[in-house]
This record gives sequence, C-alpha cells and structure tokens, in this order.
Amino acid sequence: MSHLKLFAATLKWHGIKLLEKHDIARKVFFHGQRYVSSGISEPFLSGSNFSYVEEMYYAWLENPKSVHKSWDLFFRNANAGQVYDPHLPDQLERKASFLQSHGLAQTPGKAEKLVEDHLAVQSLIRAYQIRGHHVAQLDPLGILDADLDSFVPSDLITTIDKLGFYGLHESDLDKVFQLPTTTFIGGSETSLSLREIIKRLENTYCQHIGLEFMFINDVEQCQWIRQKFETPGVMKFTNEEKRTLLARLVRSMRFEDFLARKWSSEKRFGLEGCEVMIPALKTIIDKSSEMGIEYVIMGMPHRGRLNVLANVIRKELEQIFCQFDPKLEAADEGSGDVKYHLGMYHERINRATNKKITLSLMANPSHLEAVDPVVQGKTKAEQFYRGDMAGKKVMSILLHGDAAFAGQGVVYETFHLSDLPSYTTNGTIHVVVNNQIGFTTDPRMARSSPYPTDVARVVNAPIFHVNADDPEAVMYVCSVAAEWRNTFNKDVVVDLVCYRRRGHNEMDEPMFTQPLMYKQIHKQVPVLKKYADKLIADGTVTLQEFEEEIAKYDRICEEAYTRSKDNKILHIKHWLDSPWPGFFNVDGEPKSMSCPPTGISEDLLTHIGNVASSVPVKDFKIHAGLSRILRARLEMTKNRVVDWALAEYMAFGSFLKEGIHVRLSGQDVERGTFSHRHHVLHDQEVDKRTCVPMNHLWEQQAPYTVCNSSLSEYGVLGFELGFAMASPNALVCWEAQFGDFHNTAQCIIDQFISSGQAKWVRHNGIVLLLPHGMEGMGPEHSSARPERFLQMSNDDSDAYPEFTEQFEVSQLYECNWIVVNCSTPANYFHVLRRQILLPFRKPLIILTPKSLLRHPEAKSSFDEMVSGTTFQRVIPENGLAAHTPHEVRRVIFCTGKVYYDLVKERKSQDLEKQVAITRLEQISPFPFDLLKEELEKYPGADLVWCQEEHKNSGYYDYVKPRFRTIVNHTRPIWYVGREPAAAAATGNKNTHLVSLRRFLDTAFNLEAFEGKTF
Ligand SMILES: Cc1ncc(C[n+]2csc(CCOP(=O)(O)OP(=O)(O)O)c2C)c(N)n1
Ligand SMILES: [Mg+2]
Repeated sequence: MSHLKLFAATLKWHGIKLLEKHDIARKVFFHGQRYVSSGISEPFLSGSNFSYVEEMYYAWLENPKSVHKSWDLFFRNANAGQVYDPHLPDQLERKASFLQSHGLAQTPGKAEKLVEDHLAVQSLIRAYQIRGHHVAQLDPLGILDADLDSFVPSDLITTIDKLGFYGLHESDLDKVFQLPTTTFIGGSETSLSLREIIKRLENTYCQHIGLEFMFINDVEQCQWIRQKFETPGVMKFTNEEKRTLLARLVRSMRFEDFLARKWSSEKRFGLEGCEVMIPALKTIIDKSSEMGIEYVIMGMPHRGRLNVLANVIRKELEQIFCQFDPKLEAADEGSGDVKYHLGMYHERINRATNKKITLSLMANPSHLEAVDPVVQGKTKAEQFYRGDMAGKKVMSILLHGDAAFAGQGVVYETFHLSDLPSYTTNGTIHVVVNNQIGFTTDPRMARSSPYPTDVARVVNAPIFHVNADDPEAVMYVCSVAAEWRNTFNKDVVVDLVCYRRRGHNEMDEPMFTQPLMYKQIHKQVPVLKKYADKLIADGTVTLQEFEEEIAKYDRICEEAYTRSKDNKILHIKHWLDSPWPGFFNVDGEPKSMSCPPTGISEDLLTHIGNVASSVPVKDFKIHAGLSRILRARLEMTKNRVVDWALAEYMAFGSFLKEGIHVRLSGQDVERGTFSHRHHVLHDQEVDKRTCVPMNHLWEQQAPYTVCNSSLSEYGVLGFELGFAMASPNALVCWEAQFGDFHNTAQCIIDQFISSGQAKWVRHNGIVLLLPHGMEGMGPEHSSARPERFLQMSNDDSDAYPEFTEQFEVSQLYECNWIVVNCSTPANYFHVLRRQILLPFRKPLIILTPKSLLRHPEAKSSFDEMVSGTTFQRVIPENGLAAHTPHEVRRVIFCTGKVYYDLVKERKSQDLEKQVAITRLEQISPFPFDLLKEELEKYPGADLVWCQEEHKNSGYYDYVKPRFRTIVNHTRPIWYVGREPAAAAATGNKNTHLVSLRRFLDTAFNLEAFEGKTF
C-alpha cells in the first residue's frame, strides 16, 4: 500500500483527486497497457504519420481554412504568431527556413511530441466523456458501485501514473493544450493546462453526476449534453432556488415522517432514502411548464406514491390520510383498490411559472411497469386531440424502480414505441428510484447489465445518473432532462441513485437479507439534514427559518389529519385519473339506460362502400390484385351486400362522419393479417406513397388512424388502452395477429381491461379484435382462448335475472366486459356501432373470423344494416324448424364459425325440420332473456351446446350453468364438440378433420343422448 500512498500524496499535490474507493482497480493500472507506444515499437507519429503532419502543416501554411479547426488551432499555437511570408524568393527555402525557425526540420521529435500530446489530450477528454460515469460517486451510502463494478477504466486519470497511458508525464501537467471543439470545459478559454483539463473533466464526469450519452449517434445531441454539463459554473443556483429546494425537501421528508408517526404499522411504501424525488419531479414539471407544457401524465409504482399525490399532484392531504382509516366505507360501486394504486387528476396553477398545469397520475395495478404503455397511450391521445403533434403541450413522466426497470420486458416494449409515428409521445422523462435493491434482492442478482437503466440505450436516450444525496446535482440534472425533452423530443432517463431507509414495506426487516447495507443505512444522515446544514453553514438560510419551515408543514399535516377524521366515506370517483367531462351526468352515472338502433342510412352505406372501392387520389397506381379486390367491393356495394371487411369499413366510416375518431392498431392491421382489409393503399411506382381512402370520406370528418404496430402485444395493447382512456368519443381497436397472441398481453387484460372499472371506477371502451377459429392451422393459430375472457366475466351464472325493459342495456352496464363472436358481417358492424352508441363504455372482446372473411355464405345484405336495424345478441333459428317448433327434436346452440359447418351438415343429412340451430352472438353478458324465449319455443327438443373448440376451452363451461339456470335445472344441456385437450388445437390436419367429422356426426345423431342422465 505504501507506494499507493505515495502516489496519493503526489496527486494531491498536483490537485488531481484520488478516487479512494478504487484501491484494487488502481493496482491494475501500474501494469496497464499503453496504446501510445514508445521505445522499441514504432512511435505513433513516426514515418508516414509524420509526413502526414508535414502535409497538414504545409496545407495550413497555404490556407489555414483548408485544415480542420483543431489543426488550425494547433499550428497557430505552434507558430506562435509567425505568419507565412509570400515575399521570400523560393518556396522550398521559405518552408525550410520556417521549419528551421520552429525547430521542426531539425528536430522532428519536438513537433511529433506536440501533436502526439494534443491527440492524447483529445483522447483523454473523450475517455472522460465516455467512461467518466464509471467512477462517479453515485452511491450515497458509499458502499456500492452503481454500475455493479469496482473496476476503474484504465484511461481515466485516477492516479498520476495513468498519464502514461497517453504517453504523458507528470511534467506535462502544466503544459497548455488547445481544447478540441468536442468539449466545453474551457468555457470562454480555448486552451487549458493539462492539470486544469483533468480537474474540470473530473468535476463534470466523476462527481455526483454520471453521464451516459456518448453512444448517441447524433453529434449535435452529444454536443448539447456536453455543453450543458461541461461548461464551467453551470451548476450554480441562486439563493432563492436553494431555499425552494430546501422547502420542497422539507415537505417530502416531513410527509413521510408524519405518516410514520401516525400509522407506524401500516404499509405505505415510503420514499425514505429518496426524498429528493419530490423536488426532482417538481423541477421537471416547473421547467416543462416554463417551456409550454400544459398537461403532464405520470405513471409510477408504489414507492413514494402517496408523497407524489400529496406534494406533486397536490391531492388534499385529508383525502390521503382518511384512507388509512380501516372503517372508511366505499361509496362507489366496484371493489376499489389500495391507496397506493389509485390515480388522480388535478388542474392547478404552477407556482413557479404562474401558468395553468394539469397533472394526472394514472391508477395502476401492483404489476410493476405495466402502466408504462398505458401512460404513453393516454399521452398520445391527449396530444392527438389537442392537435399537439409535436408534444409541446402534453408530456409524460414515468417513474420506475431499479429492479423493475431492468427486469420487466414491457419497459423495452414501451421504449420501442417511443419513436414510431403513430405511437410516439415526443419524448418521455423517465425517473428511476434506484435504491439499489428490489424487495430483498441485490442488484447483482437482479440484472445482468451494469446499470438498471441500460434498456434506455436502445433508443439512444441519454442517461443521467445522479447521487440522490446531492439535491442540487439532482435538480440540475432534472432541469437538463426537461430541456432535452423540449429540444429533441426524445426520451431521457434520470437515475436517482439512492437507498431505501426501511424494508420493502414498513413491516419488513431488511437486516434479514441486507445486513451490511442496512448497518450503513442506519448511520446515514438524512438528505434534508445534510442539505439544511449546508445552507445554514453558507448563510443561505438560518436555523430558525429552517425550523419554521418544518413547523409550518407539520401544522398543515396535523390540520389535515384532524379534518380527515370527518371523512367517513371514500369516493373512488374523486380519484379518477381520466375524467370525461359531460359524458356522464353530474353524479357520474350514464345519462340513460338505452341504446338507439345501430343501423345507418342506405345512402351512407352506399357512399362508404363506394369510397372503400376507390382510390381517392389522382395518379396513384395500385397493385393489380388490389384493383380486383376494390372492384369486388364495388360490385358488392352495387348488390347491397357486404363481406366482413366491408362491414367493418361501414362501421368505421359511419363514426368518422359523426366526428368520432377511429383508431385501429396492431400488427399488420393496415393490410390485415389475412389480406382482407387494405385500409392503406400503396403506390406501386412511388416509394412510400400511401393513401387511406377512409380519410377521404367527407370534407368534414374525424380522422381515421390505422397503424401497423411494433411486434408487441403487452406494450401495444397497454398503449391502446391508454389511448382509449382519454376520450369516450373514439373507437379504439387493437387487433391481435392471431387471437392467441393476446396472452403475452395478459397483464393488461387481467389487471386493466377486465377489472379496471371495478378497481378505479374508470370506463374504457377499447375493442379487442381476436382472430379465432379451429381451421387446422395448428395449436398456435387457432384459439383466441375465449374461455379465459368468459371465466373473468362477472355475470352470475346461477342468478336468474329480472327481465326489465332495460335488461339488455343494464346488463351491459353491470358487466365488466362484453364478449362476442359474430357470425355475420352485419352483426359485426352493429356491435362496433353499439360500442359508441351506448351511454357508457365497456371493453369489447370480439372473436373475429379467419375463413369466414371469404366464406360465400358469410355475407350480409344492406337490409340488415340500414336505419332501424340493430345488433342481434342471439340469432334464432329462422328456417323450417322454426316454423314447426313442436316437431323439433334438437336445438343446437352454437357461436361463430361452426354455425356454417352445422348448417351444411344438417342440410346434407336432411334434418332441417328436426334440428334447429340458434346462434349466440353475444356470449357475455349472457342473453338470458332471448335464450329463455328460444328454449321455451322448443319444449320437446333436447338441448345441445356445440362448439368446435375442445371441451375444456371455448364456451361450454361458461354457457352450461347459465342455460341450466334458465331451465331451472329441469333439462340437460348436452355437450357436442372436441374432447378436452392440453393444446388448443392439433397440428395435424387429418386429426383436425377427423375430429370435426366426429362431432358433426354426434351433433346430428338424434339418439346420441338417449338414456343418458345429467
Ligand atoms: C410484475 C411484478 N412482479 C413482482 C412484483 C412484486 N414486487 C413488488 S415490489 C418488488 C420489488 C421492486 O423493486 P424495485 O423495482 O427496485 O422498486 P423498489 O421497491 O425498490 O422501490 C417486487 C418484486 C410486482 N409488484 N410486479
Ligand atoms: Mg429498488
């Protein structure tokens, strides 16, 4: 160690700081490699390199502008004022004399060294810019390496000997070097001594801020960041700013203390150890407001959420405190949620800018990071409806925990949406509460990347790591992050490296698993005290002022606490993150309990059909195959019929006329996975020239957005859900490529779509289009798993409902979502229309067809869609069997495509009088009323549920108890379909066809169930 001490002493003397924590790494440097070779190997500027310098030098002599600026500076320096003299008789003589006068011709070694040293200094500067963050002092505890590695890059001058890495020596420290244009450390100076260069680089890159940005491909962006952080004196704050920061820290800290005092044994996921997050967020919001932002949408996990609600959103404190009362009764319908998941929407005046600002914190489930894409979708929608295409008025802030940010794949999916035209929110500010632990797990076990933030590198987002115990550094970084977002409209990450003062929650004992870390944490002086001591010491505030500030906020909390005791009822409506003004009545109820007919006029149908069959822009050459498709559409329009794609066109188009925005997103939705939709036409001769006829329907119409998404389900479905949250006056559809792919978005389905209204009294009318059908395409492209949606439907299978006049609509109002499987294009058209005409919003799950898209029978007449027509929840048998119901021996109930197989089979077996086939179009909520009528119509028939899905999937488990409830368990409902199976479908075409044959045989074997008991 003694030689290290010696070096330390030398370094101190030279004013270069020794980074104490890297002792081990330091040893490596003594044997470190030099890339500027010397001695035996060829020196860098020998031979051809030297003639290169010579060439440059002569070129510079001719015209200083002909060489790069850095060479110009360099030669100017070397030249020390002497200029080219054109009057010398002979060029060669002149050059020789010039070189001689500079000692160059005779002693090339000198020039060589000069150039070599300058290049070395450039490399050195660059090394700090790239790798300085590895030695920055980011951990407030001083025990962990934020990048999980104690290794010190060998090209950072952490000990004096490392100058050798660049071929420099201690004796060079006081030499003055020209600064390259890629650094701003000089401020107004263009050259600095090496000693000063190193000192300034250390100050910028190796103190409490660690900057990762050199991977960004854009030079302008890199320069911008360098300028923001390298320019000397940038981190100066006025006394006023320091006092505001202190006051904000007081609020943040005392809020946590207050909760801890009053409810010491309640879970609240306190922020202790990262109290600086509150002033950090406020700085981002202040700065953004200053730059024109009017609406900030935030998503965050549990940690510090109550503090954010209280001190950033400014939710009334009593509303927060009263939630700790176990006797608080819920006033709203639904099951509610715990206090650290609820959302909030608040409009207020930003004190710093005196401008109006709206803040919204999205409600979220426990599932970490799941809210990220939802926030992005909602932000996009708010920007869209305001015409704020550049994101200058609305922005999002996402908060993350270190373990979740690194571990959850949806973070990556969300980042990948950030620059896609139909999904970008023009830059998100990410703030990571990097307390260097996830529940009980150490970062080393929680991620393989150096930092928890590395995922952000994929989109070239700069990452600013900052020691959270240095509040001023945090404020500076946040303010630069806000400016970055405003300047470049790209994502940026602020990594608050902090600690967690308590256990994962307040009940946990962290010493079980992190004993040493927590020994240190127990000794750690809270940031408020540290900062207050500093400001008191430098005279910015007095002790008395500080104490008064604390007393003032404590009083505010106490008074709110007293008031909170008067709150006996919790209104979750008061915690709504996305209110829809004017959509509901003043009590938040639907304005009616009815739905008008969903048909539209014949003229409209014809007009939309005509546009759907045309290319509404001039000189636009489409593919010949597409021309055929359009001609077929025109033909259908003339014949007053629609297929699936045209029915969808009619529904979407009709909304646009009514000012309802329609957005269809998902993988390859523009053309349609099955090449049936073609909503975007591509010019075959002009690259990237496209046309969306849907946007050419009327002069005045709402815009139609159809967008192929990234190959993501979790992220994109979350995004669309968020988009649908912003307004009830939009039809937002997400289509899965095949229905079963929705399971990679299961979290959004379970945690938001199925249960969102129950938890957060928040309506959402998102439509999921899930291609579904057993068509021998193998296990993975067949089933959209309808059973999963049905199993989560909340209508009671055993309760016989009361059939009031409003039954249909009130049943829809009560349910958590609607599940349909339409068998006709007209019904698909109607169910889409009903989605918007209902006086409330419900998620709609549509199992959409594949082969039916082109099935000649699966067409509908305009007659089924014109004004006055409506969605049919059940399509009863209306053939021969319906005319003589008493003679019917069997009623087969089914849904979706199997209907067409059954009808064909019935015909071939000549059983049209004996067997009725009734289609369930809306499966959930279950149309008890209509099915009751249907069952009563055929008193002598046995009842069969037929499905093409395996018995343990599909609809059987959902419909069986409900049918039984209708008949009061007096008649059996027999199952006909495929046997139970583990995989959704077979991969063997023949097995598929054999099983189809088998169940069709059973369906029409009228003796099949004779003598069987139920
Ligand atoms: C998707 C998901 N998986 C697991 C959990 C359980 N869980 C709750 S908090 C937590 C640790 C989170 O660590 P971090 O992201 O670092 O946040 P911190 O609690 O440290 O602030 C875990 C695993 C969860 N909430 N969500
Ligand atoms: Mg953590």
